[in-house]
Amino acid sequence: MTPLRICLVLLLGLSACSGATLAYWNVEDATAGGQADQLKSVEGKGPVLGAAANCTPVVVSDDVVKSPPGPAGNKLSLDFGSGKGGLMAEDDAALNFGDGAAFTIEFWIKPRNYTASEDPIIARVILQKRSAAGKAAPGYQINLMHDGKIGVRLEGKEGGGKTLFSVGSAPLGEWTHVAVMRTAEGVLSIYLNGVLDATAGGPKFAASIENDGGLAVGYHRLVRANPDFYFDGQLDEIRISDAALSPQELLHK
Ligand SMILES: [Ca+2]
Repeated sequence: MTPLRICLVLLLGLSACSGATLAYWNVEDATAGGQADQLKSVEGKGPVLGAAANCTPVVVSDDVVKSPPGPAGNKLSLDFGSGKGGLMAEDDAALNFGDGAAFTIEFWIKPRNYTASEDPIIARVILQKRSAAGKAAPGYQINLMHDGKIGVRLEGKEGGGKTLFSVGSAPLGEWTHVAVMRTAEGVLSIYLNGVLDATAGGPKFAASIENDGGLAVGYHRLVRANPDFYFDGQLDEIRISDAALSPQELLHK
């Protein structure tokens, strides 16, 4: 169903309107073998994703998810290497989510290592947008755990946070599509390869996670000194939408 048809259905009171893309870095405007920097979001719908201060360059790779599954014409991905690679976009208010605001964050991931971290909880940070100010540091953070599971941390603007863990894992050396979404009812879910894997509700998952931080990809912007948090592997097709998408709308298809 096209977005137009879905919206028409909404007018009839029968269904929800499909969401809009807030940012989508498909890396296809880069050069294979080159440095990933100044990556534009598709159709200019989000901030530029560039090199992060005090991080090593991220390389553009021609190792990608072939279609199908995955986006048609996909040719390039990001390789964070085994060093301290990181990318960052400046704070963009469109990438914040208020009380009960629905969203979907999705990406393809191919981890190379998640076992070396000495941190007892988090192995690697995949994506993070959190305020640096205050102890609670409101915002959202998607982690790769020691066993390859995905951990989604939502830190409420009014204090208090909670993490939802996936049941399944993202295997080493394989491409896995991950989608994290929150409905307007405040239910948070993790989809792996387009299949619902974990879900949870409650006030802490529904809370406002508005923040003034930049979007960090592949590293922990708030504790940059800990090299164990740097993501080791590949990422591609990072897209953020302003609605809880249906499985059919995810970039897994
Ligand atoms: Ca790509």
